[in-house]
Amino acid sequence: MRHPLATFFMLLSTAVLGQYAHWNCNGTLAPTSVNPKLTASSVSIAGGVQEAAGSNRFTADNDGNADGAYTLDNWGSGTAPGSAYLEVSYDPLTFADPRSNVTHTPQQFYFDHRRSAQGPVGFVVRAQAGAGSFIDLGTATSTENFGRSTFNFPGSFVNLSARVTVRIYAYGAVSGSQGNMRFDDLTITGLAPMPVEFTLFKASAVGESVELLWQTAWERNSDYFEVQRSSDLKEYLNLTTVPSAGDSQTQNSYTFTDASALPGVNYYRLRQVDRDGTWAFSKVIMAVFRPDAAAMVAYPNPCSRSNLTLRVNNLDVNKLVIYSLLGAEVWFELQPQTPNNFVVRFAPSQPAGLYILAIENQRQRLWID
Ligand SMILES: [Ca+2]
Ligand SMILES: [Ca+2]
Repeated sequence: MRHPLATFFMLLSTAVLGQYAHWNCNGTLAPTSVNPKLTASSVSIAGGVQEAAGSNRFTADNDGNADGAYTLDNWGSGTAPGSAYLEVSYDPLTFADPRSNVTHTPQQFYFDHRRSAQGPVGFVVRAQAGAGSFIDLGTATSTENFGRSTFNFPGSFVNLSARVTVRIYAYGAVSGSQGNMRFDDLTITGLAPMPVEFTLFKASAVGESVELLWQTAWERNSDYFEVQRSSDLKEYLNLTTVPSAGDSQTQNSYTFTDASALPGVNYYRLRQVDRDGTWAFSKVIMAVFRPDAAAMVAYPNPCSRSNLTLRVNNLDVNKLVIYSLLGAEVWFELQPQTPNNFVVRFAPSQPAGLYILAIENQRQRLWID
């Protein structure tokens, strides 16, 4: 006995800006802070540029680290970008089931830089999504003091599922090829990648409440779900918090019963929160709850003589009759739990078999084990 149910899916996603990858260059080229849904490369170089020799390879940065900046020589003397570059990249997690792959939307790339007196005086930053063409993000000049340059990724870099690569081409050494440039705090930021993949999220109006069910295909670094309800898609009320599996490569199922559903349309969404505080909303689903409709639901079915739960809506439970297929009335006891929720107990001697449960014009077949 289910109330008329409607489930709609609406696209409504919100995300927060977070750090995708960071290279602090403090004596290492390895990434030091990476989103758990992404993996970042080491810094690499190509096109003839060389690491500064010996202890000059890592030199002082602007953050107080004696070996905190990465120094590259031999940028060439051309007045336009050549083939020499520094490169960083990151990859999203991928899974056998492509529905589970992480999607990402990079927003900015920035880094600190400082050049020698000999240059290089300028640089261009280029970015590539997957195997696409490199796109110029912009140019900037470098000075003999540390400065930070920030570049925005193009609007086409949205909901990507492939690697993103960024290259810095410095040029314009003023004296042969001896100019060097220090790099520090290379950083890529972006919108929070969806931390779990929802394979199912549905709401069913049953009796006087709404049952929510959701499943995830995998989870990474997940902390908890906040179940939120709205009647107007504007104001949302937090109903409960449900702990999540955390790190899981297998399917997990979650349920929540909203016993205070509002008459009419109820909208639900999940706010999925990660351990690092980043979060994202699920899609919004809808359940139509009609408290004026007569309904009953008895479960589990089959039941035992002491575990049957009966939920009624707009029915007089005092009119409950349970009878055998031969029409003989069955003795039972009703224990109210809430105004609409009862536990039904049968006599221990009640034979197993099929029975009919009836209130007014509602009927349900019930198997007692
Ligand atoms: Ca710095
Ligand atoms: Ca540093």
